[in-house]
Amino acid sequence: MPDASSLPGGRASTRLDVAIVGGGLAGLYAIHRLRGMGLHVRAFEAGSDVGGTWFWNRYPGARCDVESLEYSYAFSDELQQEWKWPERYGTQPEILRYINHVADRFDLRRDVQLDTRVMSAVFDGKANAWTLTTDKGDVVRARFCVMAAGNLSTPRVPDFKGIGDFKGKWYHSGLWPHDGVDFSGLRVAVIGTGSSGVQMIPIIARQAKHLHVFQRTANFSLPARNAPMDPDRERRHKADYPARRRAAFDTPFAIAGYPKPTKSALQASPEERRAAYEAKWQEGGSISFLYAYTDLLVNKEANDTAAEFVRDKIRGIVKDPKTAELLAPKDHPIGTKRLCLDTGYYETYNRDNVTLVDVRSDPIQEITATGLRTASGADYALDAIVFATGFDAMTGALREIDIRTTDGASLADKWAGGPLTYLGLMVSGFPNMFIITGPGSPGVKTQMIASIEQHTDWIANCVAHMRRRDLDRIEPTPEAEAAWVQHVNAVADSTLYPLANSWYLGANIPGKPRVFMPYVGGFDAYKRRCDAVAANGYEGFEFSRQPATVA
Ligand code: N01
Repeated sequence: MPDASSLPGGRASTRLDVAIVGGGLAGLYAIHRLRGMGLHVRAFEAGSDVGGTWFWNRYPGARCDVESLEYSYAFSDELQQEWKWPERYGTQPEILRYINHVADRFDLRRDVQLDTRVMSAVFDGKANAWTLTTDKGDVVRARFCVMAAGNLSTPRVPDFKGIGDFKGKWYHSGLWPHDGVDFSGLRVAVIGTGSSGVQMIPIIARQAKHLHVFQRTANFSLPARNAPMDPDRERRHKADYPARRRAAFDTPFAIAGYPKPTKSALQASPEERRAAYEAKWQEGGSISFLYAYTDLLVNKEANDTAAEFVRDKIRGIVKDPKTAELLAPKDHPIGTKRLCLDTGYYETYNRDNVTLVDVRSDPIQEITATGLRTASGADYALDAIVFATGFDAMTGALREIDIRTTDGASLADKWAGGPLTYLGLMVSGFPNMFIITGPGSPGVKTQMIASIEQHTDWIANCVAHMRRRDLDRIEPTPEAEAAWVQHVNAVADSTLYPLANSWYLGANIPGKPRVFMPYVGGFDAYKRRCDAVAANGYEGFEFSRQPATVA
């Protein structure tokens, strides 16, 4: 059992095999998987309950954009057979209910310490162990540290002048009040038109007296076509669940069931293309749309055909031509920023109580006591402001933890020019620290839970390998890490992704290094690579054992 002893000052010192940072989907599966190997584990979670992203993001309309039968754990067939998803796409409350069910069903809660934020993590190179400290005064020693802290878990409110003077209420999508917000009769602003903004805007518009949407960059959005779960579809899916999950390993997005495209968009006639895009538009969903042709994400001319199809749809839906033109994205290829899925988003701009404000041409200058002022001097009177302004993505959560080694290295310094990892799983110079779906991993470009399970299983097998050989230290070689980073960049550069100012590139955070962070070579290629690395004796990693053990 973990050993808890007292330190001077009354702080508890705990010894673990694995300290896990985060109690969301990744942290919970890590507990289950690693505890199942007989390891002593504990997860530290800043929130007052489990769930991570789905615990925090409670804004109106929050819903997953991956279908519910896919966006769920695969590790237990009983679980996936028994759980009933009521709709095609899971709502935030439904997904949180599912996560809580999993936590109870697999008795995971006893190894989650809630309301506890990890503040620092220091690797002791003599003992080959991490020491973590928390904001509650805990000191935790662990052989391994698993960072399951999320990619979109550090909400960001832009540094607008005057925000402290605002007399109304303001909210961020990722820090939503648990008892909800009633916007009835209020003059509301939503700033930001990414996935969060696009989901909440139609709902807030129905409540508010007036809604101003402050848009800096128009985003492409496709209809989700959410609907109650079709019982036949559910039955067919469940009859085939394990095979579908296995088949997902051989797809770029970790989701099976989308026929692989066979030709370039430029090989199809304009009529054929239009019919194909129309069929995908009617079907709903983003992956299927981007998978219509082989080259939508790699060839600008091919991409233009899909982008223009969606722009035409927007022009067809939005009645005011000026608003429609502002909503029609023209500054990035479709799919190079996260493609949004919506329910009635563009239609919302036909309402009399909704106004779109272009803050690209007239930026927000300050928040005032009574609202918001743009650079041109236009004043907007507001009772509430909603920031749907995103997150310090992919590196933000780790940047908030002071991660160091006793040799004097700091992760913040190492990543000052952009994150460096081997396989997205480990960082050279920071032994025994695993990252789940971090930079350099395909996680955020896939069905996230599939990536979480794949990463965690790989980590668990690696730890088992070390135990069999009585090894207590692993880290990637600098050469393997450099080669992986180069490969991640080369793959990104062979696509259209770098053409967009997205959070994939850190572009939404002023001053953040402009480095493309996810691996976009596909989940299939990534998994094959991880499997080959393990099969080749963990190629690119160095193992060792030191006489000193965790003291
Ligand atoms: O954040 P975002 P998000 N002045 O960064 C704007 C996942 N997710 O929370 O593009 C004015 O995408 C910013 O403008 P610009 C999903 O992976 C999934 O919406 O930087 N505007 C942009 O419009 C998603 O991609 C789901 O010019 C400012 C917006 O704020 C990721 O989370 C649901 C500004 C931020 O968009 C993040 O989505 C929700 C400023 N100073 C989220 N600063 C589903 O599964 C920023 N903006 C459906």
